[in-house]
Amino acid sequence: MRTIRVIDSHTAGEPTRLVMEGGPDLGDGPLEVRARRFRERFDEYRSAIVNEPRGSDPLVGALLLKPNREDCQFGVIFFNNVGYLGMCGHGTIGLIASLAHAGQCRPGAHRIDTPVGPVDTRLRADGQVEVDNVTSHRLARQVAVTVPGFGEVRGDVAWGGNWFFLIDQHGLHIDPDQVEVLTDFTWRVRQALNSQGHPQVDHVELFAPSANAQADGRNFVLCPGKAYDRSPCGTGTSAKLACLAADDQLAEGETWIQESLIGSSFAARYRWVNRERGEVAPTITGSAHVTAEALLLLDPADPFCWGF
Ligand code: PYC
Repeated sequence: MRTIRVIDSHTAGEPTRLVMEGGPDLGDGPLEVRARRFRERFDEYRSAIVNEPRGSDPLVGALLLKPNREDCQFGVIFFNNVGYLGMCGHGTIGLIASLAHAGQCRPGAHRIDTPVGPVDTRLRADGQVEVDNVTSHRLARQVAVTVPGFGEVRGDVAWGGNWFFLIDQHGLHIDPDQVEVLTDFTWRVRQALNSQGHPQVDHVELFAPSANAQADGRNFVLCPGKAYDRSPCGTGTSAKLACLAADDQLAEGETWIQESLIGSSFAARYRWVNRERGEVAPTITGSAHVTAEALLLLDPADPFCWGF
């Protein structure tokens, strides 16, 4: 029987399952090459680790690897119920918290190798984790898309380590009791976008003011496999920062508190990388809690051994 050793955590309510041992052997090379190998040759491991019956739709997997870049301490590939992520903000916070729990990292700076570039993290003495995410930018402003059943919807297309469509004007309430309505709307937006010239967008993000005076706004983020992000989404918040910076709505270094659908939050700020090109370096701060240490058992006699 195969076994996979994992540490589970949640970051602002969003779960991460870190694979410490027993994952697929992806060999050496750049993380983007190893991510391709994972997808092409070992995808059944992704399904076995995060899908039912061992996992659930919102669960993000993180395969811990040796880095390729010499200046990195760890390498990681993130994956979910339907595929692979370029970067994952909540997952990186979960990764550092889990490695600290396992005694593999101490407070201080840790550089992580990912398929979309190196990411600097700092584990603070208070347990908070700061993530300097990959350079983020807005590709297109107020793109119009025709959504069957809803009409014309406008939003920004932006990169924050994954591709997002960010919508401010939607007329919906971002409330936990509206999850089905929000999921239906954002799923239709995504389908329309993908067939109307934006095939790369796989996350849709809605914004509304927050009732919490400490927060600058609340979001709802639909992930590629139709689960919504319980956290404020680190890469989605990075995409938001790129849009705020481009619109002169948030100054370099100023803090933006992004609240999630469930009321958890990340603190975010940026510095300009290239103002003319609208490129920003976002920093996302949040915390994660370890929820389990486990050995996944892959029994060949189990008809659902590789997940469904
Ligand atoms: O925090 O970047 C994030 C993220 C992406 C998908 C789920 N969480």
